[in-house]
Amino acid sequence: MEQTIYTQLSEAKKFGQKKFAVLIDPDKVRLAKWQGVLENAIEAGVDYFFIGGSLVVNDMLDYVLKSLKEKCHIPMILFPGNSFQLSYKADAILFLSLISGRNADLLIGKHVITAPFLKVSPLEIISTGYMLIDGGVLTSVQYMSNTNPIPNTKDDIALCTAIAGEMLGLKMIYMDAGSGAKIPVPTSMIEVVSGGISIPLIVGGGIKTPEKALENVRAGADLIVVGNAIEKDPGLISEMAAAIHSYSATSHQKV
Ligand code: 1GP
Repeated sequence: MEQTIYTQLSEAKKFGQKKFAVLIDPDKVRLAKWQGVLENAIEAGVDYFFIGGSLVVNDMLDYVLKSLKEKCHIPMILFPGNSFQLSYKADAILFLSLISGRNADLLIGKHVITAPFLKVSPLEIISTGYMLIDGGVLTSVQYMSNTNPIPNTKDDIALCTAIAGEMLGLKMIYMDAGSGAKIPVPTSMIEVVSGGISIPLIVGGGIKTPEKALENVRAGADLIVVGNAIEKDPGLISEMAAAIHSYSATSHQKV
């Protein structure tokens, strides 16, 4: 039987293999750089594409998914900023509940509306507890979701939120400082949260260097997501992938 994306992620976590996802915001796809991103991702062995953004201004979602599928077999996971960012052309969707916030619509409301569409879709649905962490700047997610992020000094609040998410049956936790964050999720918070849950932990937002990516996987992140830095310099993809995968290859110990 073919492994689902979630099974792959859980297995990888069990064996200490760290994964790397490149975030593609369909609204920000610049055709000139697009080819470079794709080629570098294939060459570097990127594990997943996350596809999503806070808005859909241009109608590029299907184009992006179609051209990715034509060129490679890297799984495409929707990371939707809203209910318009749904497409059967992807492989899976993060069914996100914004558990760091208290906006009922983003905890359950939108899910009720999209449930019938998703129920009959071929997409693999991966329920994910999404935790917005203060990234030192007002991010699009914070503004659009009308929620407060968890203060980045409050490891205990982050931990309890993640534990509650796991207890509610969510399959993954995504700690995000938000796209373009000035301050990425602190290492201490990643350590504390990863030590308190047994489901895969995704970390993203403001990760600009391979060193930071490696620091995060050492701290316990299972999957690193990078968007902005790669949009600026697609050449970073190979260095990021090498750093993240080097952890898997050389050490299964936290340092
Ligand atoms: C945002 O975690 C992602 O949701 C990626 O953030 O664009 O800052 O890398 P960046």
